[in-house]
Formats: sequence, structure tokens, C-alpha cells
Amino acid sequence: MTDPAVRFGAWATLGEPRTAAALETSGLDWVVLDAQHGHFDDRAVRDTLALRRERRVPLLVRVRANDPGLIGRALDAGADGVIVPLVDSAADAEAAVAAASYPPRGVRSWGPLPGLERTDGADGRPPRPFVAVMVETAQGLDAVAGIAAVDGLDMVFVGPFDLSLRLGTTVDALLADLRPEAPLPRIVAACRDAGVLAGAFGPSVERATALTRLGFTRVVVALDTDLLAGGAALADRVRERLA
Ligand code: 3PY
Ligand code: MG
Repeated sequence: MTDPAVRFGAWATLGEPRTAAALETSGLDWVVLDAQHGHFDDRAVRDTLALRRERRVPLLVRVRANDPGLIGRALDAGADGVIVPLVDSAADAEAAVAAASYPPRGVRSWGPLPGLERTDGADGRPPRPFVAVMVETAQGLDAVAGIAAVDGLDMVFVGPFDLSLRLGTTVDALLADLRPEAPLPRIVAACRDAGVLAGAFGPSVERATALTRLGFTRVVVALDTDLLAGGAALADRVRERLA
């Protein structure tokens, strides 16, 4: 049973550990470090995770590609989970889940370096990381029911920019298409049928509102750069008090 509450996320692009770690206390419900289009390399991911004081909210890494080496490294660094881009088929989604899971479920390698010990849960089994795959191609859309049904998958996450590009439309036209057979309602329905979370990248107030109305329950509402730019609102609050 998936958590039906709507939870809003922040998307970190700058690759700057202190800024990204600060997002954990921003009041948003989850944080993604973007290693695909954002500037998070291995070291920036590791340094951000090392700065976490408390594990207040889940911190996920969007890896560069559906590659077991990249998925394993993000999890070894201490990420709570991964978001895997450009997943086109149930076989791709199965490969992502397998890469994130130790045997017998999967193929994740265990490298017991100092600080990277495998931490076993109370039942002596390693904790399972959160695994999301991105549906953002026409092939992925066609295969979404099979993708969502992959055992061990937690979330299907839509990249509306790539998906609209691949479908020959615009992000706003994609978000405005509410017909049941339209791409986004189909993805939400596939997730509901499979019992997995439906997530999507806004990242603006308007688009996050539209995505939430469509039924997505994990919605990225802001980039790190938006949150920094929003700092001017503090001066406005001072001006209001002075007025
Ligand atoms: C998309 O919208 O395609 C994304 O991957 C968001 O970064
Ligand atoms: Mg994309």
C-alpha cells in the first residue's frame, strides 16, 4: 500500500554540498541530487550526504543513466534511493531494481570500504533502498503498465520535459491534457493499479499544482536555484513590517 499523501520535493542541481544539505531542513518532504543534468559528481554526492545531521527527509540521487555501477555508487555513498532516467521497458525497470538490490533479489555488489559498511536491518537483511524509474519517452509510456508492475519498484517518476519533447508536444500541453487516454492520466492510472507511487518533475508552483490535480503524489516543486532566488522575499517581508 503506497502512502496516499501528497509530498513535495526539491531538486538540487548546483552540485554544492552545503546548499544541497540545507535543503533537507527547508520544509520540503524529499530532496533529489541531480547527477544527470545537474552538477553532482561522485564527490559532491558523497560530501552532501556526509553533511546530513539528521536523516529528516529522504535524499535521493538521480543517476546519470540506468547503469548498475552508477546506481551502486550512489547507494554506497549513503543515498536513501535512486531515480533512474529514460526507462523504456519493464526489462529496463527490472534492471534498475536489480542494480539497487543485493542478492538474492538483485545484483548489487558489496564493497565493504570503511564508512560504507552494509548496514543490516533488525531482521539481519540489508535495508532496501527506494527505487524510482523515469518514464519520459514514447516507449516508456507504451510500456508503463509493465514498468509499474515490476516487483520492488517504489515509484514511476515522469520527466515532462523529455516526455513532451519525445511526443512532439509542449510541457504545458502535456499537463493540460486530462483525457483518461492522455499520457499523464495513463501513467497515474498505471501506478494506482500497480500500487506504486506516481511522481513528477514540476518544478514551478503552476506546474506542480497541475501535476497534483492530475493525481501525482510526489511532485518536485522547486529547483535549488529557485529557492535561492526566492530569498528576495525576505527583504519584502522586512519592507512590509516597516510600512
Ligand atoms: C524531464 O522533465 O525530462 C526531466 O528529466 C527533469 O529533469
Ligand atoms: Mg528527463
